[in-house]
Amino acid sequence: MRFTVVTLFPELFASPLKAGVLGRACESGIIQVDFVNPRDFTHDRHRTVDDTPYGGGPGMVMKVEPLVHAIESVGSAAVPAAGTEAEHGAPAPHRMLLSPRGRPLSQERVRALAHIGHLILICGRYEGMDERVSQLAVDEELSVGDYVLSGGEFGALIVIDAVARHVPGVLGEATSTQEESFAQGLLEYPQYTRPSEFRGLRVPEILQSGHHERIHAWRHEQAMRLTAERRPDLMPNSESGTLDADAPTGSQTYVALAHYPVYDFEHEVVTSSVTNLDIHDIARSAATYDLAGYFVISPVASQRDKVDRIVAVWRKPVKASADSTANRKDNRAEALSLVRIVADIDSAAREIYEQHHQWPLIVATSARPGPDRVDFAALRQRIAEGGPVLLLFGTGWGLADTVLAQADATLEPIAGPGPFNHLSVRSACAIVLDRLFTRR
Ligand code: 21W
Repeated sequence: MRFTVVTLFPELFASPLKAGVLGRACESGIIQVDFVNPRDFTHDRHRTVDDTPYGGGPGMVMKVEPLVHAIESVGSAAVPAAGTEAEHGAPAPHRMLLSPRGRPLSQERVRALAHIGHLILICGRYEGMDERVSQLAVDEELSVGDYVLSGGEFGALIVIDAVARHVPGVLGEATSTQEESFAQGLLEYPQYTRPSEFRGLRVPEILQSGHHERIHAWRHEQAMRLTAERRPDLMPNSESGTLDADAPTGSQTYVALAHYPVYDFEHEVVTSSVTNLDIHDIARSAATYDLAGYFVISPVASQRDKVDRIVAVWRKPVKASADSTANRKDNRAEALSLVRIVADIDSAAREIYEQHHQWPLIVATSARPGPDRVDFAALRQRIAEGGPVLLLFGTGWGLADTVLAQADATLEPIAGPGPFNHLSVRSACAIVLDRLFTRR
């Protein structure tokens, strides 16, 4: 396998490639590392490789011409060595830019890279490089972690070291890359060697027992314990993890739209009027996310009658027909069948209790930040654990503080990237449901 490093500082690579596993692999020719210096592709007296950034800003930027010419000078022929492909028809090398804004390197990517015969590793210095380098001469951008380095060279060494281990013959027979911790997705179990006691610390008895099955089980248990403690993101079935966590289902979640007690624009507690749009749109959101029901809450009898009439119109059975109005009525009827009309929040809670024989967790929503807000992740977790949940939304200028105080929890506000924070209740409800009930 061949690596070509494009760098202003090839001397940084000297000793890492001389010692240990890499040293032996280079010595034997199983891997070859060669260097191209962009400075050798400059034509001015000062051999200039950097310049000030267009648009201003701190520091210097690497110039495009020396870099692109350096990368393009790399031939695709493998340096002659046992087991490498012939000069003719060798596939084009894969050009990788080491960069803090690249995709993070993973063991999975390392394994795949080991199957590519020739990698070009391009290292930046200064504040970065001209964007056209990556447009013209780079196939992939790679980072080695979320911290700031002074250049790509140590990243390139990390790639060479990690990838070389997967090239046949680099590791001895005894060491298998399959056995390694990340191959199993867990942190490594603790290891010991002689003496069996040091400064009062004894090697666990089980490791000296000769019971291979029990030793294997103990090691697995230790690996799980360490992983849960230090890297919960790696745990199988972890909610916080990047592992596909299934979205919770809405089958025990209800939304409620309260028209009292809510604030008006002068922060007075009032009763607002029900609107056709709120009834229809939230019903459709509730149906889309498979919720158990939608309560429209108003203490005013004539307002409740109005909701009843709206729902009744759309619920009227329609004659089977190819008519598009009839079709539209069909799916609206389905959404509106979720609507229940009640006088107050307690009545909504009681209906849920009667349905599930369990009181719902009442979660208020508010556009205002405040102490003790639960975040979306926590509420998803709680919903996934089971039990009915009632999500309360307020009309007007939002639910009165007395409602927030009586609820079991208040959800964190929806934040966009800027300071504007005035969603309609219909939009807020749709966004909340999407954040709660789709795969993250
Ligand atoms: C550090 C380059 C910071 C650029 C606006 C635009 C390679 C690296 C590197 C470096 C900046 C890797 C700026 C993890 C790393 C690397 C040097 C930011 C400021 N402002 N993996 N750009 N971390 N680092 N420049 O730093 O080349 S792989």
